[in-house]
Amino acid sequence: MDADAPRGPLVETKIDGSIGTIVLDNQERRNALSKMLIDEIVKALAQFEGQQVRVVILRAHSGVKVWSAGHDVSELPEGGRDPLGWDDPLRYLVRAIEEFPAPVIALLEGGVWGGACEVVFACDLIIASPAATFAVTPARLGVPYNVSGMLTFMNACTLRILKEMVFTAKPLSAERAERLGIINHMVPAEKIEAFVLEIAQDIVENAPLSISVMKEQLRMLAGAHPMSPRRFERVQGLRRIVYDSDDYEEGIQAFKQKRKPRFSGH
Ligand code: YXS
Repeated sequence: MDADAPRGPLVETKIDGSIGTIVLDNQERRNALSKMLIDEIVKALAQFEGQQVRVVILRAHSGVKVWSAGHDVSELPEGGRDPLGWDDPLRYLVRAIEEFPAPVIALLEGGVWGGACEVVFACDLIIASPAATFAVTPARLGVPYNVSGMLTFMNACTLRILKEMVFTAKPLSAERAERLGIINHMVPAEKIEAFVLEIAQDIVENAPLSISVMKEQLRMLAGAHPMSPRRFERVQGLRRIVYDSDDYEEGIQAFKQKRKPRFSGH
């Protein structure tokens, strides 16, 4: 497909009763979270809010091998600029999900990579098929993940499991994720849609104001980690060393050149 050709929508959306569904629909780019794709998801969430949707299902098409390949690497800045700053589209999407005034359910089939893991972990419930996997990949590219993103991960699993995921950057299976409580349910692919709709309907029948306030309370409590300005500035200084490093540049170039990166530690 001609890269410059105008492309149709990158997501499909629908509302059934009080349930809104967003389907990632850019398979040729493995649903990489480009600014364009993220803008469409955020726009859909805003429309759903305007129509008092009571549950959102965020999914890809049935049977995908890759749910999302994570942040669009071609949109990562080349050195000298924080790749995951406040205004990065990925940060915007995570906040939009966390601040949406109703539960967002991630329906997963296929691989979830990098920043897409944070998007999924920011969702309120995660239901995955056995073929789903979760790979947290900053170390694969030499990226210094950001503080609020690390907190999203910390709220999703124990520190030891998170360290294994971030240090190895290897995919974690849905079976192990369920066993560890990282996901709510693992459901066979042929049953997952009906299973998710049933949970969504249960939520729809409850009081939306009560649910919305409890979601916001839990967001505030989960984010209530005291970090002094001095500590925050120290972390930002450490992150700058990483995104200014040769290794950050090497990680991105290796990805673009479809080769294994050779990290020097500089
Ligand atoms: O070569 P063409 O033009 O056909 O495009 C290929 C890939 O380059 C493209 N693509 C991506 N483009 C931008 N950003 C991406 N993350 C990305 N992933 C894939 O999509 C076309 C088809 O990809 P291909 O041929 O590799 O598909 P596949 O089915 O053989 O393999 C699927 C994957 C997901 C295993 C493979 O595409 C892959 O390993 N993708 C990168 C996964 C990853 O490392 N994601 C992390 C991105 S960085 C990020 O999320 C954060 C910044 S962090 O790393 O800090 O968490």
